[in-house]
Amino acid sequence: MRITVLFFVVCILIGVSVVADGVTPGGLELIPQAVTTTATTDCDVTAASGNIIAMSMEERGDETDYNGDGDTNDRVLGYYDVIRKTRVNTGITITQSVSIDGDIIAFQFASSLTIGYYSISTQTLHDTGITPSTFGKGSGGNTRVVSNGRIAYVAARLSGDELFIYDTVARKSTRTRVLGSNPSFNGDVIAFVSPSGNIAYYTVSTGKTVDTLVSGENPTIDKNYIVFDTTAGVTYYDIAKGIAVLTPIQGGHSYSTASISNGIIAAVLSENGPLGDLDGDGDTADFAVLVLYDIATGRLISTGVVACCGPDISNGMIVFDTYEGDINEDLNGDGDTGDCVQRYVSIDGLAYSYFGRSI
Ligand SMILES: [Ca+2]
Ligand SMILES: [Ca+2]
Ligand SMILES: [Ca+2]
Ligand SMILES: [Ca+2]
Repeated sequence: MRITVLFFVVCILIGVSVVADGVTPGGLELIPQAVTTTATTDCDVTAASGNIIAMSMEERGDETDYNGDGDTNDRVLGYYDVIRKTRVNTGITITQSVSIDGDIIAFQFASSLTIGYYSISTQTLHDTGITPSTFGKGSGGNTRVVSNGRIAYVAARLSGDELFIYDTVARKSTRTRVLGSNPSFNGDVIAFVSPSGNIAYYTVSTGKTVDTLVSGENPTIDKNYIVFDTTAGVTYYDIAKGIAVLTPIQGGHSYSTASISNGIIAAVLSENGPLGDLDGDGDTADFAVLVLYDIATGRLISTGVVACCGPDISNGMIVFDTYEGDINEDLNGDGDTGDCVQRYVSIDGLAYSYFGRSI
């Protein structure tokens, strides 16, 4: 308890110093509009790597039988190339959660609930035969459980849920003997939630676990930073410095978790919060808007794009869902405005000076 109080005192002190410097949160700015992939994911998990977006396509929303079994009740693995503007339907029936890193997309088969993975370059499929107790981050989260051909997952043991690592090259699993949940894998490190509810991280090569002593949920790790939710708002942990910092991204909503890549945090923020109008249309009635926070500069940037869930950021690409009804547009072209449609914004190659329009 004392540690939690100390954490928020530290956050408040940091917040005061940032405002005194005039860095944030006064400079909300807009970046280019989103592009749709024309597939619905029903406000669920999507993930990006390089130029590829992996998604769990929802047949019901698109009114399309993607796996050819005669109904429209399934979720099917697809991926979208943002350079070629092409979408591939693998025909593989999966659950809601996907994760991608490089050539490998990991998922759960809908029938067996075992973990499977798909190689984009060889278009081959493998069933690990492993049934995890949970996989990915579940509804509304972003996923980052694949890293360099390894997949982090949680399986039940007598002592509780334990972290495991599956190697897609050796095709075998390794126990970590670390209890935890909600893993996120990047490079050599897995961030997770400890049994006591703290954000922690495990370094694979050394077998060492560090408890940050900060209570939180839904961690996502990228290099030196772990971003996660606390009751106060989106927070990041700086591994090198060993400190947690509360960002100005506060007042989000329960369907969204934050993501991070190269020191840029992406999150979905409600206009109900202290920053008010985020898409520049003059009202505070929009459900939620995609925002970016740059840790290095302390700048908070609004994309101006209405989103409902996600997002996942990977280098210069941010993927998320937009509910058609929130913007009154038929994004997937099926004649209704009742779908959650996968979209993305690319900020790759854009200098920060480009984001010049204040709202
Ligand atoms: Ca529809
Ligand atoms: Ca079907
Ligand atoms: Ca607005
Ligand atoms: Ca529609």
